[in-house]
Amino acid sequence: MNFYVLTLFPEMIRQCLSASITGRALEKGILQLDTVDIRDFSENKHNRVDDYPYGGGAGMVMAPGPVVRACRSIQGKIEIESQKVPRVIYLTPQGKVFDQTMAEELSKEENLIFLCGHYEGIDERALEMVVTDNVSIGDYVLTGGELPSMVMMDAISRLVPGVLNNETSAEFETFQDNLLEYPQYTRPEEFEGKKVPEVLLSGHHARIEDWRREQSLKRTRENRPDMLEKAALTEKDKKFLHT
Ligand code: 6GU
Repeated sequence: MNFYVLTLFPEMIRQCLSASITGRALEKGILQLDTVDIRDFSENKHNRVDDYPYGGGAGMVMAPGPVVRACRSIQGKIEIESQKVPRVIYLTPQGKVFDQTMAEELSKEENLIFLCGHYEGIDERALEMVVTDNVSIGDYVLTGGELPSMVMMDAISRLVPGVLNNETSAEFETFQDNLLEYPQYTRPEEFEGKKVPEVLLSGHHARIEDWRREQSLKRTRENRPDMLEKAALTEKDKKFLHT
């Protein structure tokens, strides 16, 4: 999987993805990251990339020229090797909300281009010319698209074969069956007076499985009742929830 990020803050992206699991995948070559500084495509003598909005109003708008040129520089590089036109994802609170289903779909792409805006956004004509997908990561407003792009790359990366090892395999994760995960414990058996639930020490696998399922159901009901409506519930699950 090749990630390309168009941004005014390339070092922010590099630093973040070079740590931990994504960092190892980059070293192994399973992932590839190319950051492009949009400012390098300014033709202004002061390297300015923003300007006042037509029609007035607060803040500045990113001019179309540098954005379109930066994007084309990447598309040109990719199209030499791949026959498929890469998707260009614009991070914006006005986009479709990112979720696990979208992460799974995007993890099948060979190349992904992320376009990070700043200030009050990017000139609409540039967006019309280069963007294929508008994506938001949730209902709150951030200062720019960098963090959202990193959230997306992290979620997508762990679905790319070879990025996770077998023990942390993406098959066994939150949202399996549309339920939240059960709580986990490790040694010591007692920590500052708090004990590990007895059932987990019992060695009784069927009882452990039932307990974990009940914990998942309780958590989902408490924190995400909306998910419970879509969950694949057994008769036993329903009986538990009704008691
Ligand atoms: Cl993608 N961008 C910004 N600026 N804020 C956001 C967002 C994106 N998603 C949620 N809030």
